[in-house]
This record gives sequence, C-alpha cells and structure tokens, in this order.
Amino acid sequence: TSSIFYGPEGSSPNYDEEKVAPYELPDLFLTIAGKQVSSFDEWFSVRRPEILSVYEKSIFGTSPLQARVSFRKSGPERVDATKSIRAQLYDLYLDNKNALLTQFIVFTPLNAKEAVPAFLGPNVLGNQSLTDLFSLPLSISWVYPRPALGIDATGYATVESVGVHSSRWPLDMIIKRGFAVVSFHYSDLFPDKPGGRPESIQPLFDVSSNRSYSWGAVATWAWGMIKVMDCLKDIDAIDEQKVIATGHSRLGKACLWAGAQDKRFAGVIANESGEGGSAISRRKFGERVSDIVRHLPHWFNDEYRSFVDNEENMPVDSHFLISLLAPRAVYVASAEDDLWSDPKGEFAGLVGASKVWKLYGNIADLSSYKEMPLTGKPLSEILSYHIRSGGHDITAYDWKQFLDFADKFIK
Ligand code: GTR
Repeated sequence: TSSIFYGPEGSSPNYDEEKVAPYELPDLFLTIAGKQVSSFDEWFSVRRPEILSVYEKSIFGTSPLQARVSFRKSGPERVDATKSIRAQLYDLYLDNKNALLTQFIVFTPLNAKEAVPAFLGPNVLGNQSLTDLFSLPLSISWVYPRPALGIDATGYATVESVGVHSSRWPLDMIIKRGFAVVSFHYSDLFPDKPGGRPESIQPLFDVSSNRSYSWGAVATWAWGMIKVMDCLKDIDAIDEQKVIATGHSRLGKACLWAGAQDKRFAGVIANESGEGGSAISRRKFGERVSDIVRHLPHWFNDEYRSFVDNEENMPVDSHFLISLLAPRAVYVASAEDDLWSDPKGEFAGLVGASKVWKLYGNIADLSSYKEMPLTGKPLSEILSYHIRSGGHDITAYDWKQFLDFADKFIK
C-alpha cells in the first residue's frame, strides 16, 4: 500500500520474504568461555552480564548510570476536572552540576486512592504535543522541522504543536484505566541529528568524571528514562514497583535498552522498534544497519558501524536484547504496512528470547509459533505481541492491547 516506507534516499530495503537467506542466530546460552548454561540462575548471574556488556561495548555504548539527579516541581499542579486528570511538571537536574537536564511531566488520575502503576516513555515533539487539556510550556529543544505537526522550518515548536500527538498518548483512556503517564522530550537530552552531541547533555559528563562514555543518542534517551525512574520513588502518586518502559520506533529501541540496564522497570512495551530494537538484524529485511549508520550515525556507538553489510558477524541479535528483560513482562508490537521495521523480524526476536523465560519456570516458550500471529489477533502472554493493520504509528488499538497487558501482568 501507499503507506509502505522505502527508506531514505540511497536505501534499497528488501521487502521480499523469499529473499531472506537462511541465517544462524548466536546462542543465548553459550558463555564467552564456551560453557552452555542450563539454569535460569546461571543464565542470570553469568550469561546475562556478558550480554549486557557486549551491548554496551558494541551497540549502544556505555552510559553514566551512577550519576545522581535531583528534581523539583516546576509550576503549579494543573487539573482537568472533567477528564479527572492531574498534571505536574518537574525539573530534572544533574546533581553535581546543578544543570537542568529536562522537564518531565506526570499525569495521574485525579481520584486515585492509592499509588498507581505508570507508563514511562520519552516523547518526540515536546510535552506540549501530548495534550491540549493543559497549557504546557512549548519545548525549546530542536527537532527536525515538520510544519504539519507544528514544528517550524528552524526545528522549534509553535503553538500549532499543542496536542498534535494526543492520539499517540491517549491520556483519557490510560488515566481512566487507572494508570499514570510519565514523559519528557527526548531532544532535551540529545537533539536527534547527526552532530547533535555538542548540544546534548553528554558534554556535562566529559569533565565531571574521570572516564569517558561511549553512549550514542539512543543510550542517552534510555539514560533519561532511568534517571526519571530514580525520581519516581519520591512521587507519592506513583507506584514505582509498577512502571512500564514504553516507546515507539527509535524510542522503542531506547525503552528496550532502558529496561535491559535497569531491572526496576517492571515491564517493557516496544512499539515498532525495528532495526536496533526488537527486529532480528540477520534477516536483512527492511531497515539495515547500513541505513542507520548512513542517516542516523549518532544513534549507536562506533563499533556498531563495523556491522554495515556484516550483520552475520554481530556478536548479538535482537533476541539477546529482549532476553535481558527476563523474567519481566514484555510487549512487542508491529504494524502490517510498517515493513521498514520488519514485523516478522520483531516477532522472531521475541520468539528467540522466549527460551530464557522458559528456563525461568516454563512461563513462556514461543518456539511453537512457526507462523506469525495473525493481524488483529494479539498474543496475550507474559511475552505479548500483536500486529495490527496500518502503518508506522501508535494508535488507540495499540494502547487498548497495552492496557490489557498491563492490567494482567503489571497491575
Ligand atoms: C526512521 C528510522 C527507524 C525508526 C523511525 C522512527 O527514520 O529509520 O529506525 O526509528 O525513523 O523513529 O519513527
């Protein structure tokens, strides 16, 4: 259909399943020393740390996870009585620098009797794009220009951007179901462009620490999620034991990496996260490592470049990334026309990772799924999946499934 994306100039994605050559996935259970692990405990204590450090070294880069942050309320609490939603903005600071990192927004149900579970995910256009219910300040961080979404030609938000992504963040629906939403503008941490590093938060860490970090932009966004998570234990309205890392597309990649590094996230929902997210790179279907390296070279670390047209030699594949979330609840979602993200590869990543949940206590083994779940027929397990009709987006359909999943496995 017309919504199928053929990638930026210079890419020639394969969208023909017949042309996917047989591939062999690296073994989740074979340690670097050549030992086969056979229990979950052994996997968790020996193999998991190995996989985590390979991801740091070869894909996302290392991040200052120990950095301390502080936060304080910014502006008054805002209330929408009709929709029963409360909104509070917070400034997030890097402690030792007193530097403002970002401003995060917390939406909670007005009448909640106790702390509620939450979805935590960055947004791509600024907090003001989530809703027009409150007058939230316009983001002052650069994004690539999109006049149709109220982002002007110089890359800054105008009033036209207020509420433009409310369909991606259906607050009314989420709040009614008894969940909170926590978000921040990803550009505050790293403006999403090649060469964006000097304007990112990364230089703050160059001098403050005696080591250097190799984090790319995706790891920087993931780091932001982890640092906002640090604050939630002090926000009474939220149950910090029940926070789900959530993200779409490039931020789906970020939320997988946030959940992988930080076990406090009770679950992860990666929507259409594609290459570098839940899709198996070795399928070479849709977006490739080469496309990311050419157009979005700031996303991953330097070693990632060595996998251009060389996916078979990656030390990992996406099932490794997902495995790092075990034994927690994970949702991978795809869309039929979003072939660029490779739905089949996204599902294959989940299936590959499911062996670790099986080892944990036979709670999930998707290896019997020889075929993809059908469009519109969600798989509702601790490892959930759906593919819906339509293209690259987050829709009410997606949120309906995510909320059912969160009710079942997180609440
Ligand atoms: C594309 C990119 C994808 C995906 C997408 C998005 O340009 O190639 O990996 O991240 O953007 O974030 O919507």
